[in-house]
Amino acid sequence: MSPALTTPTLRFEVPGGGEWAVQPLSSSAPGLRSRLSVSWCDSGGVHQDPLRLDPESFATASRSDPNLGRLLAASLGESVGRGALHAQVEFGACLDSPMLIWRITLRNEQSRAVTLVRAGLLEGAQPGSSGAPILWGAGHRSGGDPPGTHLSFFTNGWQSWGYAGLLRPADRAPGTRLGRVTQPRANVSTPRPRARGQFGSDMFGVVSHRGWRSGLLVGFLTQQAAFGSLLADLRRDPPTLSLWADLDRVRLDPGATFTTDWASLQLVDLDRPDPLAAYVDAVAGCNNARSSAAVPVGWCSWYYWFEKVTQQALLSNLDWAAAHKDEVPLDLIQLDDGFETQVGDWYDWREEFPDGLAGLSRRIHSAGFRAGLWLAPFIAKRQARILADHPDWILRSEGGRPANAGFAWGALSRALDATHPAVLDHVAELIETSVRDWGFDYLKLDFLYAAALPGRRYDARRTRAQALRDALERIRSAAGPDTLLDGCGCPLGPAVGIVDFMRISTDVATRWEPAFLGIERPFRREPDFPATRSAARNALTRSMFHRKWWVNDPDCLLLRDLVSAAEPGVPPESRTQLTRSQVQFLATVIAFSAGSLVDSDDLPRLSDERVAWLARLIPPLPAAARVVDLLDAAYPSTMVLPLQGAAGAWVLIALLNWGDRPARLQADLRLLGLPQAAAYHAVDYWGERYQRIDGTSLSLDAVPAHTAVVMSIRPEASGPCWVGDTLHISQGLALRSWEVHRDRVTADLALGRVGRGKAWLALAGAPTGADLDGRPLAFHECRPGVFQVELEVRGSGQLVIHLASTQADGRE
Ligand code: 9PG
Repeated sequence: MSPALTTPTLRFEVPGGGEWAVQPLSSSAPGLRSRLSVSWCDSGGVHQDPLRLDPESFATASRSDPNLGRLLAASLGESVGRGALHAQVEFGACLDSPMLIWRITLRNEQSRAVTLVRAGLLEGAQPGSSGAPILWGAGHRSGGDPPGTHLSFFTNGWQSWGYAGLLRPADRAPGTRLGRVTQPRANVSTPRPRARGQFGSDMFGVVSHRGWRSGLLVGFLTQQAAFGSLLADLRRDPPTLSLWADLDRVRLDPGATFTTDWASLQLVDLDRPDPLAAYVDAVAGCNNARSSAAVPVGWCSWYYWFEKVTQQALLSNLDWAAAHKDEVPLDLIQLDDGFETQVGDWYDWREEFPDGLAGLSRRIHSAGFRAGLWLAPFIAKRQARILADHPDWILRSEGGRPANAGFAWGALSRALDATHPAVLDHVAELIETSVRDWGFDYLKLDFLYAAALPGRRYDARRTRAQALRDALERIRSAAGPDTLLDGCGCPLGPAVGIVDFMRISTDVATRWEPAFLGIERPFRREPDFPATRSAARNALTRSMFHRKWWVNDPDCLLLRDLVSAAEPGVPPESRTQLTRSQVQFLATVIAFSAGSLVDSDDLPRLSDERVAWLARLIPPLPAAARVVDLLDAAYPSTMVLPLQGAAGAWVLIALLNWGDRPARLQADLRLLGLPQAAAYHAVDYWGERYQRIDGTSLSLDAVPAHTAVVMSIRPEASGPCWVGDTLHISQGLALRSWEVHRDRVTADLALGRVGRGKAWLALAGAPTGADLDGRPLAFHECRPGVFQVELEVRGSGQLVIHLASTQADGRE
């Protein structure tokens, strides 16, 4: 018998011949067979050595890990490359979850340095073949179905702006057509095949089988040692999946060791409410994630003013925010790119900032807000003085030319070598100055991928992931524990545990689809070009990270309307093309993400209606909504958030039509976790309409293109009931108490701001009177037994509804 580890959910074994295998103990879940390999280099060239995994060297133990629970552990050691390297392979099978983890430690046994190229952690039968077969058990496809019919792959992009979402065998991976211009924004070592059904991914990926409702998540628990990539081929039979760590040709000195991050594999049950939670939680635990910062609610200068921002523009928005604190309680005013003369020259400010940054942050603070500042510490424009002054700080490629850091702000840019001690000192000083001397308490740190570009580094022993991680650690220690850090353009894995917030999407824009200089056609498919649709999609497909790895930053809300686009004084680039429903769509997705709520408009120009839309999203929802069809659709259309308040439990649901034509949207109420009832009350939040739902299915015909429908749904009950409201998007969290007496209902409202909205109440008959803080209110019956009332709440208030005494169901 070959050595094995058996847990309640899976069996891991090393059958010999260099293979290892995992077989789930439940039949419908996938299993796989794999090899491991190490690629490395010495004066003799590149060697690719498969590991032999001799069952004879298999040593087992059991241990406990604070993040992963109880583990059965096994370890195998062997020598590689005729004694040049020693490889120690560790496996751990979790007893408390269906998860296997493994990693490789390499030690240089020679007297000369070697370089490390790649560690293959999930590989096919022949070295260099594109992947390890996934075994779905017999009959994973029926009859004449072509290979992969029922499979899909969830791909995750390398950094903030990268595409995340589900792909099908007939799809081609979303990729850029702009080559060198945007290439540096993706991980060099993650393949981007053009063929249908072949997909790369960063850090983790999920292969799932729709019919079997099961899947396999493969990924790294940390990205502190090296960047990890995946390649899936869904059209092969059986399908294949491979996983490796890119070791970036780092130098391994004699006697030195390199340990990969833990790779992990887990069985995923597609019908679980949060199918990826076990992985997401393990990553959060292993990286000591910072997930508890308060969600920022604020304003950012970028998407209205861009680089043309001025002190005056900022101050007029600050004044507006201060004057409207009661109606729109913001807490953050963030200056974005544009204050500096050149990206890279952070101490030289444009003359449009006569009072300097310290002066600005002082005024922001004295108006009662947190002060936020944008910086891009590892990138510089070619003209920046920093590059002329410190040519040795520039990250260079093997040939000695500056590494390609991508096209930004209309020109090619340069990256700084984040392993250079002088660069690290410079960045630490910049951060300290921003916090201590300029007084900012929130830093949006952008283009962080520039620290992790391929190149010949000052410290040739650090991988790209290590270079970035070390730099981020240095930034955190310079910033201190209380400064809020928002990562942007940032590879995700190395930032877990460092940043408080992380941008999880590309930029929003004043347009739905990507375009460049107003031209749409050739750019429509560019995955990381600014576009509201792309940003909104990632806000859903990465919502599972929220409050686990950090607080998600779904990018800014743009509320300006089409009418304002025609107003004099609005710069052409600030004019929106977003329709009313596209703006509501973006607001819905940001609200349901429960992440940062940062508006980026010229606030004084917003119409009263749009200001009210913003106000009603404050405070942010208490948790991210569940994306029900995350593993079923590339553009998920159903989000659900169960809520609980003074007047009972309800669910908030958003149904999204991403399409360019009207569509029918449906939801099965039984899947939303609602209690069984013969009928439900629903309030359409944007439509401000009451709707009764008979039976168990919600079906909306002909929802217009690019439209989000938000509804609260509550089971119909016998007594008086709060049915929904437009005071706040939650449709019920403003209600602090709800007491039903024989002759009246009293409700305390705690809105936390001055606002008005409609509320719907179910009562057995017309109220004999109603008042809010003693002011009489007029009710109107919109359906038999359902009454609508307009409320104006000044922070808090008491609502009293007088009933004919038979209505209250005999309660007292
Ligand atoms: C400031 C912006 C905003 C925004 C960030 C980031 O030229 N480019 O290719 C380019 C791409 C993205 C980009 C800026 C420029 O956006 O995501 O929120 O802070 O920088 O420059």
